[in-house]
Amino acid sequence: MFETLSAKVQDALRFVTGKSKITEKNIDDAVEAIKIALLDADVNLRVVRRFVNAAAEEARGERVLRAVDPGQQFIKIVHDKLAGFLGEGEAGLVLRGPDTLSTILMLGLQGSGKTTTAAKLALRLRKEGRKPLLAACDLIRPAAVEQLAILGAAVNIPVYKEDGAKDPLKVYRGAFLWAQRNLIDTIIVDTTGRLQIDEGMMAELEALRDAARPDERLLVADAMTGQLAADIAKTFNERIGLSGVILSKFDSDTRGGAALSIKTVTGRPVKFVGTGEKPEDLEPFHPERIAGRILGMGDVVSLVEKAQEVISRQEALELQKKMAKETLTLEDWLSQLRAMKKMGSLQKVLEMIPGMQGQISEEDLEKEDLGKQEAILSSMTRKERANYLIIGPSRRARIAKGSGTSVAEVARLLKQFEKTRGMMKKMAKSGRMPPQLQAR
Ligand SMILES: Nc1nc2c(ncn2[C@@H]2O[C@H](COP(=O)(O)OP(=O)(O)OP(=O)(O)O)[C@@H](O)[C@H]2O)c(=O)[nH]1
Ligand SMILES: [Mg+2]
Repeated sequence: MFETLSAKVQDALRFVTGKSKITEKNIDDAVEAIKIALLDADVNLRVVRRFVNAAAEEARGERVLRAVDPGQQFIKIVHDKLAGFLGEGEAGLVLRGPDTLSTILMLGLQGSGKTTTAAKLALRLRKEGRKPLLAACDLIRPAAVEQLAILGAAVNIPVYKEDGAKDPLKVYRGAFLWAQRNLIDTIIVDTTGRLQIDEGMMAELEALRDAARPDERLLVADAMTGQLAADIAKTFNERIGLSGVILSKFDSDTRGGAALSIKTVTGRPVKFVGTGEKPEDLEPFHPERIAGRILGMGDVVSLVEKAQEVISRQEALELQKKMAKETLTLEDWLSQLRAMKKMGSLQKVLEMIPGMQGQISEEDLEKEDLGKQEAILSSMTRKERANYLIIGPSRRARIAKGSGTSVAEVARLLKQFEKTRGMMKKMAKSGRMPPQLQAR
């Protein structure tokens, strides 16, 4: 999996590696080559466009780190963007506690791997200490029930089936009652697949969904079908509402388009990948690791991460000097705020602001309207931001008007700033500095 894509992406990066300086042209060349590699890997065109634009834009806007060469920095950007397109971290199953019955609905086209994956999931859940039951609700394909029974027996997981049944809803209800009587905590429902999406199948699945109200609605999609898998996922998501996707046949020599497209096309994460025909061949999907595998440059990525930490530390040190000299201004406040918004992770920024750890919880900050604060600060003049003491009533009124807020809100921000400034001053004096700022 990904070998060809990986080779091509690595080849594309030669436009930027080993150079002491990279130009717009270098970035454009690299981005263009990556674009072609992704299209060859059968990634959805819209996804490719979004990816390359995002990577190129960030590369141009990025501040140059002194500790690494620009090519390495660019690789890190491509890595992070790739990981972002693959998903946000590992997305596991969301099930209810073992004292309440959870249900997983398996969905997918014919031959995508639903039945096999149902058994794989059951095995996995049992290893995690749960008590799963497989429910045979594919009543259309001949021998489907028998296939599930055999798979269940092979891994010693109970299978609920009703011989000669015609109505999947009735079988589901029977499975539910059986599960309650037998201390089962998770029902995995195998369903009928069709050659292509048709009304009959969707109606049947909707009825099952409404009856079972499943905690997980998992589409099993064949990774070999490339970006078609993403289109199928999109349709299922619109009709049934997916909680995630499992890409089967990930072990086959596919080009990777499905994995790279699904999250962006559907907004739903890939939760697992099937890596073979055996019951144990199911693995969680790790966006970071896969991005790393495609780029094949793990050490470069961690090198740049380290360099970025150093930069943050330098910034923090500068800030600390200012605090000690009591020169922290609203200008600094504004740039912190912007950094916060840009980075998206408040925790990360908090770690950079000296003395702030543990002072404000992430929850508190989440409640603050950063956009509003930024509007207020931007409506001040440079002079005002340099010295907040000059901001009297008439200035406050002007700032409120300019930022579309109220005088009370402007006053609150100023008060908050004053408080923080005082707190920081005290910390700087008492020498209670966060560990990353202590002299080394
Ligand atoms: N190599 C490989 N084969 C797989 C994987 N998952 C499923 N298969 C194979 O794909 C074929 C179809 O799998 P099934 O589980 O029967 O698919 P299904 O979606 O239940 O099919 P229908 O019930 O006919 O709709 C079987 O031969 C499986 O062994 C996988 O991750 N890797
Ligand atoms: Mg099946």
